[in-house]
Amino acid sequence: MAESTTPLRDGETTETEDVTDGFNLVIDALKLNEINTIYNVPGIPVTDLGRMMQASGMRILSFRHEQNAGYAAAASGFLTKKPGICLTVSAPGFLNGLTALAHATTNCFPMILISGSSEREIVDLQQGDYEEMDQLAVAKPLCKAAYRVLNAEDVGIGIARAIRAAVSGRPGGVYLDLPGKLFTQVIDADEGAKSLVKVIDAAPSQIPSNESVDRALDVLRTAARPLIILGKGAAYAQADEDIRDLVEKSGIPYLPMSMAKGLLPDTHSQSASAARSLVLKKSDVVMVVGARINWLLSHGKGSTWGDHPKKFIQVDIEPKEMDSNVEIAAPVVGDIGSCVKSLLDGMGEDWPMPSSEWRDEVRSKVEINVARMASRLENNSDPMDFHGALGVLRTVIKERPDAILINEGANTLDFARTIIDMYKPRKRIDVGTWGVMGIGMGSAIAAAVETGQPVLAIEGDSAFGFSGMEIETICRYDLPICVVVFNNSGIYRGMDTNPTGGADVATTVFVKNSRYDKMIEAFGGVGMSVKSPEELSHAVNEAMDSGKPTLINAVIDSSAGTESGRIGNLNPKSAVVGRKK
Ligand code: ADP
Ligand code: TZD
Ligand code: MG
Repeated sequence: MAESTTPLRDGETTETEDVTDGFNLVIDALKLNEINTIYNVPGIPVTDLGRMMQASGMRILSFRHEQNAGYAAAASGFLTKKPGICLTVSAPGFLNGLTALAHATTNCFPMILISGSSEREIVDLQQGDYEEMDQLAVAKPLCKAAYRVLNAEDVGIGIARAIRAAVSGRPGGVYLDLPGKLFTQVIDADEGAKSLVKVIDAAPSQIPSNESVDRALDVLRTAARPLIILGKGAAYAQADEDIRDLVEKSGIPYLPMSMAKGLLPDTHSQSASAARSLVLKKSDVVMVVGARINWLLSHGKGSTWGDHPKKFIQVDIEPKEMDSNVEIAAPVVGDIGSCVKSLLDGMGEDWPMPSSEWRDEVRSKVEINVARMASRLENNSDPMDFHGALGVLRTVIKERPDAILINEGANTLDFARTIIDMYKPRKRIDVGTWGVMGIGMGSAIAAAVETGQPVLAIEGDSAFGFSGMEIETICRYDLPICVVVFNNSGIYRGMDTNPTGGADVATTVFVKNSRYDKMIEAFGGVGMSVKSPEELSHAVNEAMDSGKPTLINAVIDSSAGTESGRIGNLNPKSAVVGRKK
């Protein structure tokens, strides 16, 4: 209702007319559903929508590129369990946001991409409208659900459907198409108010059947060498205490996937992170909670898993996930909160611990590997290698466990994931299931905005480049984000040469001696360049204490990395030796 809930645009008054319009209905529908933060890039036909959202008290953050606004929305979905909203203009803005929508869907994060679009009559006859595109058709295969609202009285239903689709069942990305004409459609204010829908119980609990829980516990009871794997679905579920109880009560060693790190502190005595190879190979029963057995777990087969026969128990909200790669002996379908509760109930008070032989074997492997790593983390080489630099950042997080860690790159990602311990749930956001370069600044902004906590973004120099312009956004909103660019002058390494000896440098290298820190200074942020672990530690602590937008150019030995980081085995190489021109 124009008069009461949403201020009007400058110069407009409708005090005497009891009407509302598409603009106001979109805002009222979002607010009714407690959605108050929007990540956007303005332009036709949504410029005024953004202005009016801001005037209505919503927080609307403008980005420099829709992809980054989209990654912010995806990260916000993961952190809050509510759909993160990205708002864009038509065709090119929509397409820029679409990568992030697909990323959200792939990662099971709830997100809604709302895009303005051109007029249906012109688009459907392909008559060449401004930014013409059949956006709904393009979006459909890349997200969980896609809707278009043509009439103002359907705005409430459209937004309700989008919210429910994003968060219920397996969460994911939803597209909502709002043609320009919708915004100016005027309807009676009372009718408008009545048309709004407050979504009740958007993500209803899904209770697992008793049979499935009993079956899972029967399988678990037979285990000689059990293992629990926790995935980012377990982090998303916000069932932190019950998950910790399940792990501790069962006494089973557990392995967190990268974004599940911190569900229990990585220093927990049952953590098998540092004995990953051993537990995957030798375990005989594996209970997977909120993780897919996809490429990140070598599809549950092959040399990674060794030749010990295995039985899998899988806890997931998506029934179709079961048996996707290997046979699941005990599928437990339901939401993780309910499933873990039922498992705990079923375990009773005297659940037998796994044999001390198995626990000790895992524990001693962990201790050996942690000790082996420790000396490497203390090296003070100048320029730094990955271990020296990450050794100090590991301490930063240990001392500031509430800070949120954003992490992307190849070596920069793979080393940081194993080296930096996390202590609390949902404190690590990274490249996700696709290994996307570019999630960095959008995720950092969402983390700061949604949680109010300080953010440390550890970025490969290539990775940073995909969203680097958003440091202006970080400065504009004065967010407590410290970006550390691991500057090894390139992708994987900065040493490659052009095989022809020609003038162009190799395909994987960047300008040598770049000073990324200068970039943030252009926008009033703090820039620092460091070469040694000691300097890095000093700079990061200063940034985290000050809460000021900061970019630290961390010079890393350009020969320290390896091709594709830890996944070089997935990189196809030509069998033909030497290529003639
Ligand atoms: P990771 O990358 O950490 O291994 P994945 O993204 O592969 O994790 O898997 C996450 C899984 O969690 C998905 O299969 C998804 O269906 C599931 N999931 C997400 N939220 C919930 C929830 N609330 N309850 C149960 N399962 C969930
Ligand atoms: N484009 C996108 C969107 N995602 C990708 N994953 C890639 C390209 C390919 N790619 C990787 O998989 S890692 C990477 C690219 C370009 C950059 C690695 O370089 P970096 O990290 O500087 O970020 P390191 O520390 O030098 O290895
Ligand atoms: Mg690099």
